[in-house]
Amino acid sequence: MYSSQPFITSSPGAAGPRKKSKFTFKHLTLLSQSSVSCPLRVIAHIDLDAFYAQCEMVRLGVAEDQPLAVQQWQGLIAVNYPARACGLSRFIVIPEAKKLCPQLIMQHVATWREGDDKWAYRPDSSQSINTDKVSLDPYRLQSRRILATIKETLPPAPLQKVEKASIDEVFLDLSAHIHFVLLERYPELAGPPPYDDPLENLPQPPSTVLDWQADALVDLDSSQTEDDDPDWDDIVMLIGSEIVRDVRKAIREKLKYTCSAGIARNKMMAKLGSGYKKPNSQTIVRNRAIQHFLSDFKFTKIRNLGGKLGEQVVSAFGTDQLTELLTVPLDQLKAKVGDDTGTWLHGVIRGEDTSEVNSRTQIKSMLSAKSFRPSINSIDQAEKWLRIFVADIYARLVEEGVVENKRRPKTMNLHHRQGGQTRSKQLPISSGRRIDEGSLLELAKTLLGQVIVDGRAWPCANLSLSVGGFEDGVTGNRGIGGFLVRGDEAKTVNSAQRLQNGHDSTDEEFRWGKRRKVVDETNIQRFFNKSESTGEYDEDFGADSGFQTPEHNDATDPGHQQSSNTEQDDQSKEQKLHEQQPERYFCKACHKSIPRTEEAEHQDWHFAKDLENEDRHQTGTDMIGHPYSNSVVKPKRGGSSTTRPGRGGKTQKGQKKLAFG
Ligand code: TTP
Ligand code: CA
Ligand code: CA
Repeated sequence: MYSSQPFITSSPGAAGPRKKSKFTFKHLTLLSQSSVSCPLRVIAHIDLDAFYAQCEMVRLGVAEDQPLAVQQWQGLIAVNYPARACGLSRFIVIPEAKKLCPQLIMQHVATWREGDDKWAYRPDSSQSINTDKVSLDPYRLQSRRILATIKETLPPAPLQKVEKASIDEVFLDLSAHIHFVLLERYPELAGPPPYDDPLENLPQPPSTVLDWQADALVDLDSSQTEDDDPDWDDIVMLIGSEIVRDVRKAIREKLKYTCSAGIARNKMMAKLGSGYKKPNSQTIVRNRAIQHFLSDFKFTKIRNLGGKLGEQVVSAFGTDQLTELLTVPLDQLKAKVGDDTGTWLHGVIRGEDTSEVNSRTQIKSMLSAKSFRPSINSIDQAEKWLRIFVADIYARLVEEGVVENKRRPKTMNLHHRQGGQTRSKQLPISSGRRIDEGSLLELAKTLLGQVIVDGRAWPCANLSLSVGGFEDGVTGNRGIGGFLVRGDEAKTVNSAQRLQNGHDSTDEEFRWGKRRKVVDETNIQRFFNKSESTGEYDEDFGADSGFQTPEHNDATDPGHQQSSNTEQDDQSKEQKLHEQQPERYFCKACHKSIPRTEEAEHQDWHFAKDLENEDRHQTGTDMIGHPYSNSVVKPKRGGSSTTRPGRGGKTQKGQKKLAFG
């Protein structure tokens, strides 16, 4: 990684008056700071190929050319590349898959089962949807090992900046690392700028031929040719590609996994790049190639333009072609879709994205859930599931260091769905004692008791248990940080006492608008921290990569006003789809057609995402007065600001829309 071996050959006869680079010394400084406004910035996105399928292949020692798919109940959730060559995909039903690929290995995901204290791979799990719940622990464990390998391969922070974007994806901000390598290879860049003026242009790179090895290179924009001299933005991409090649090699050699990567100037382009050539390849989108690369996409294929916003843009401008949209001036975009959205859209179709790679990877909350079909009807049944949820969550807490008191959650939530209503109960986890399985189960049962006391508990269609509000525990000597923790703990205790004393934490305290808007460093951190969850759904596979988008929530924004029409549109779409393809259904929440067999899982996935979003908003905007709201009854739809969308419901005002997949 630190080798100074340049993959560059000098071009003979390139003498004569040297032209200057279009980049300045200031840009070089910005590169060393990983600044989002640096035009030399290099971001990589790494995505594991057919991830769950590879996990099973590695675990079972299956040959690389053997077709394999991962099964969950009666559906396939991951399909390896040899199986894809037979025409298999995630959307194919099992009998069809067997027909297309008779030699296919189908491995069911591991499950938790009542009475067992650990998840297991079981021969009968596909038939046991009523007694088992999915465990993603095996994949989570592999994900952690891969992340650790990536971090080991890179130099330490601050040169290293790694963001876990989902269970099988990371973003790397390679800028500072590349800056280091660059100065080592090109000492002429290390000195102070001429006249000490940071706005002086850099000398041109001393070369014309760059060796990209086996990387996929996206073709250049029509205004450019391969004969054009490279500038420093090409050189930094080249160094980035060397680093990523090393990272991928380490993952392959140490852990046997293949992955694909995209290398580009920002997260959006890097992510599009990693999907360009799969499996086991890396794609470089040079700055001079961005517009050409994007022109092959319909803009509705770009993140956050797949759903309603995309449709709105299509109908406003009568096209889904990105190149046509490029001709629309900014003020016209703004006039049609609102100021913020218009500005965002204008940049996005030009490949602009200034979102940061966020290197905090700590877990923010853990969730374990199960949907019941048929619904469950007794406290006995519910408590059996609570026991499984607690075992599931506790096992993960142990890995998080809860036994050593490294980190501990502050609160427990129980969400309960009955008919169209979701109710949530929350209690603080006592800070005075060690967290163990028994105490967590007691707390969960108390929460269930509160739901039951309210009435209308049965039949219950879904239960989810989560713990959140993680904070660093206290080990050894208390520094100033220790006192801060103590202060917070005191607040937890106070809130608990208020609840016990019958003080009903008011709606005001809970409502978005009335929540305290105090935001500090800790809080910002919490807001961005990842949460982990498991359930019958996996909401952890990359639905939200954290790109910056305007929150589509401005009442003066035409997009917002128009959304009232969409329910009708949705209905007719659903009807049409049902007539044409009865085996598929139309999801109103993300505007996608989904196989009927996956309807329940898909809706649960939205449900989990909604919960997570809500959690994010809570910890994100409330610093001191954490809302230990005892009970919030949430009707399915309506004007109340505490309404959570029901299945397939709309997002809340201020809540970011999340695309599926
Ligand atoms: P993806 O990265 O979307 O897909 P993949 O890794 O299987 O294949 P690719 O080579 O195209 O990247 O998802 C990662 C894992 O998340 C996937 O292996 C299984 C899980 N997953 C689901 O369980 N359900 C889903 O609908 C999707 C999209 C993924
Ligand atoms: Ca993947
Ligand atoms: Ca992925």
